[in-house]
Amino acid sequence: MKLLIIGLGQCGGRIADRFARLNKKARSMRGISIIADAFAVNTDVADLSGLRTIKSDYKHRILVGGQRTNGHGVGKVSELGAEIATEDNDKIIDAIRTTERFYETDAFMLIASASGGTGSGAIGVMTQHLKERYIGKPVYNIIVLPFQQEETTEARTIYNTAMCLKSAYLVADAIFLIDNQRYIKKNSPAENNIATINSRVVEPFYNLLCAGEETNKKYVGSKTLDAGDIIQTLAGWTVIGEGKSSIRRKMPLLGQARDFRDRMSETSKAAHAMDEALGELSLTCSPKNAGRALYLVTAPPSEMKMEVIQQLGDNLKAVAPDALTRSGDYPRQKGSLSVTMILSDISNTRKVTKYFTKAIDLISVMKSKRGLEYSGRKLEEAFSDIPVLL
Ligand SMILES: Nc1nc2c(ncn2[C@@H]2O[C@H](COP(=O)(O)OP(=O)(O)OP(=O)(O)O)[C@@H](O)[C@H]2O)c(=O)[nH]1
Ligand SMILES: [Mg+2]
Repeated sequence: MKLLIIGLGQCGGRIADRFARLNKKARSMRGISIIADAFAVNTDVADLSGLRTIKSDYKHRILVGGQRTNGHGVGKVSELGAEIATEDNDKIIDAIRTTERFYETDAFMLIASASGGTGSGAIGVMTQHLKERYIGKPVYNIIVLPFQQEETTEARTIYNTAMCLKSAYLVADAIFLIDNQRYIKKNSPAENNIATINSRVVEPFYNLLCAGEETNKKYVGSKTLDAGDIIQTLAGWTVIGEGKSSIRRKMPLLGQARDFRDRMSETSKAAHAMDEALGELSLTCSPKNAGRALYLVTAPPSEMKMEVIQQLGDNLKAVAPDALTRSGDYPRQKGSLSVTMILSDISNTRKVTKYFTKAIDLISVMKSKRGLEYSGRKLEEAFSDIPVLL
C-alpha cells in the first residue's frame, strides 16, 4: 500500500519525516516504495527546518499562515490553526497535486498532535478538503494524544484534544490513536524519548505497507494482505501494534522427520508475538470493543505455516469476538516472526470519552463564570458544546 503522507504542526511533521525515512529503508532493503510522497505543513519556520528526510524545497516543507504568525506558530490556539488551514489549503493541495507519483497513492495519511495549535486545528480542515476533492480516496489520520503531565499543567491541552478528536471523527475515514503516555521510558531525556517514540510509532507500519507492494514471487505470501484489505479494515477509532518472537532452530537431520515439539513451538512463538502486539497497542483498549481487526504474520518462508496463521485467527477470535477479521502472511524477514495487529472500528475508547467529558466540564465552568446557566445534562446532549474546527 502506498500512502501520501502529510504531517501538520511540529509533532505531525516529525512523524511524517519518520515515514519518509521508513520509505528509504523499504527502498534500500526491499527495493519497494511504500510512500508516494511526504510533506510537512507548519506555521513555524524553525520546526520545518529541523526535519531530516522530507525534501527541503518549499513544495514539500510548506509554511502556512506566514503573515499571521510571522513564522512562529500559533501558540496552541487550535482555532487559529484551523483558520489558517482553511485560508491556505490551496497552497497545500497545489503542492500535493504536482507530486510525480500522485497517481500511485492508495490513501492519504494526515498526522498531527491533538493538543497543539497548528496540527490540531489543521488536521480536520485538511481531511475535509481532501475528501471533497478526491472522492473515493480514503483519508486517514494519525492523532497523537498528550502526555499525562501536559494534561495536568496546561489548561488548553484537554480542550484542544477534545475539539481535534471530535472534528477528525466527523471527517476522516479512520483515526489511528497514538497515546504518548504509553511510550514513556523512565530515566531517558525528553528529546531522546520523543525520537524513540516517533520511531516506535511508525515501525508497525513497515511490514504492513510493504506486504502488498512486493512483486518478487519469492516474497509474496500465500494470502497477501494488500491495500484493499487494509482499506476494508480501517474505520473510526483505530489502534496498531506489533509483536516479535525470535526464531532459532536446529535443522533436522537429513531424512529425519521433524519433532512434534518443533511444530508446537512454532505455534506458541506466533501466539506470543500476537500477545505482545495486543499488549503494545498504540493506545490501551479492549479488543472486545473492536468491530474490525487485521493481522499480518511476517516470518522466514520456512516458518510460515498455514496452521499457525489459522491458530492465530482462533486466538484473536477469543479476545475480539465481535471483530470482522482479515489476515495475511508475508514471507520476508530472517531470524524472527512478527505479528502486526490493527484493531479498528472501536466502539468505546475510555481515553477518548474521558477527553470529551473533561472538556464538557471545562466548558460548563466557563459558561457559569459568564453567568450562563448550566443544568446537568447527559454526555450526548452536552457533546454538542464542544466546538468543531471545520
Ligand atoms: N510523539 C510525539 N509527540 C510530540 C512531538 N512533538 C510534539 N509532541 C506532542 O504534541 C503536543 C504539542 O503539539 P505540537 O505538534 O508541538 O503543536 P503544533 O501543531 O506545532 O502547534 P503550535 O506549536 O501551537 O503552533 C504535545 O502533546 C507534545 O507532547 C513528537 O515529535 N512526537
Ligand atoms: Mg509548533
